[in-house]
Amino acid sequence: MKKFLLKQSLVLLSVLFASVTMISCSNDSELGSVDTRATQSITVSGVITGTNNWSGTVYLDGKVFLVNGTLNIAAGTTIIGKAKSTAVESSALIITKTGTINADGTNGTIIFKGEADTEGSWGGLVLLGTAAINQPTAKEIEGITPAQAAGNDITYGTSVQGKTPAEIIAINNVSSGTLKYVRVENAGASISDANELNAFTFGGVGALTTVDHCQAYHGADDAFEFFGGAVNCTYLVATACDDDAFDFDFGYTGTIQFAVATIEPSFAYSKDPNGIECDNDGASSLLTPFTHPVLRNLTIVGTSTGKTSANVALKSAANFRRNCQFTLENSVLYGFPKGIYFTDESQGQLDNSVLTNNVISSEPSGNEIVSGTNSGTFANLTNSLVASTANGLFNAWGAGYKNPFDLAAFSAPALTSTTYKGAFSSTEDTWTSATWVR
Ligand SMILES: [Ca+2]
Ligand SMILES: [Ca+2]
Ligand SMILES: [Ca+2]
Ligand SMILES: [Ca+2]
Repeated sequence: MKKFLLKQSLVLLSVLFASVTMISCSNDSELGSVDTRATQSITVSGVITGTNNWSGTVYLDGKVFLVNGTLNIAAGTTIIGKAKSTAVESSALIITKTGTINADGTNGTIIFKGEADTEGSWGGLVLLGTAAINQPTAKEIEGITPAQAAGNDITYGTSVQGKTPAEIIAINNVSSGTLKYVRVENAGASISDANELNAFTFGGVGALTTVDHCQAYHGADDAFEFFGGAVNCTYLVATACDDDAFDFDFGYTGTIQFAVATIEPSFAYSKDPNGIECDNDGASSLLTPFTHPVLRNLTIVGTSTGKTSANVALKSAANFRRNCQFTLENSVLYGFPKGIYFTDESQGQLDNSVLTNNVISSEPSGNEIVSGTNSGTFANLTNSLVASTANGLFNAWGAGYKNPFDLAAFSAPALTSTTYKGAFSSTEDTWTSATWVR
């Protein structure tokens, strides 16, 4: 039997209410005729199971695992990872394979953050599912030690080698729930090099999961990292993460459309910070399904110089490597030392996109899209504008999220349902100006 360690208490946030210990709470909890939802506060630790309804303010005290259950998070809820003395112990919310999260912040952004407003001050949000991965066995999610897992199953994914495409699609048609209008701030605790949590970590998350309007705001590792799975996402914002805005591995095959990434020039950054980073796996294997994100209408923004003010070079706007595959359409990649850096037999298709202001540091080429022994097929490369001018079109940080120049000037035919490049059209450019974006 699983340990049940849920601790919930209503604490004093207003002089009007005395502290009360509750056995349970729900969205409808009230004291008398007073609606306490706005002031409700609970603290949760360890394993939660069954049906859980969170609202108000929820503190995560260490790792919280949803096991054999459902977590419903009301619009407007704030989830706060309590500070811990070591990164290993950092608070985090892990939706295990047997859990479902329903977090719809349409009527009030759902915010996950740390107690301190500093990067890496807590772990982050982790979704695990049973969708396909290209590894021989299910994997344990990184960033959580066995001791911290405390016997809970933190594996994800289904190994699908030898399966037919139809069988893989069926395996991918699973859901971990819904994330809508969810912001994760200052996450990404690192337990060791290359072993970190991220703002959003998706492990084997299935194609029936709903993910849209999500922002990773600052953080100590990646904004959105995908280990296998096939979850499709729209309207993502990656603001000033420390490593990669969008990181793909282990056979991820979903589609991401309408996404923007910006950086904070004053940060020191990781040793390998890319806008998009994509590996088949770390061993450059030929295991299938190949990691193949389909990326449409992305705007990846670095700086006007391709460097941070701390003079720590960013790497590439997109680094497709280690036998991955990719499709990149209708996108803008701007202001990195390299535009698309393409290595190690990786294969991809680039359509109707703009690479510009990706200037040189010590790298061999500002807009290198072909390198080494790759076998890329840029079938529509003639529709893509590749420029290397460092003309200062974009005022690094302060100009907001909008495209730095009028993309309508580049009238290459669209190959998807949109007719513009990047995350925003000139007439429908308001999706990040809403209040859910910090
Ligand atoms: Ca990571
Ligand atoms: Ca990364
Ligand atoms: Ca990576
Ligand atoms: Ca990286």
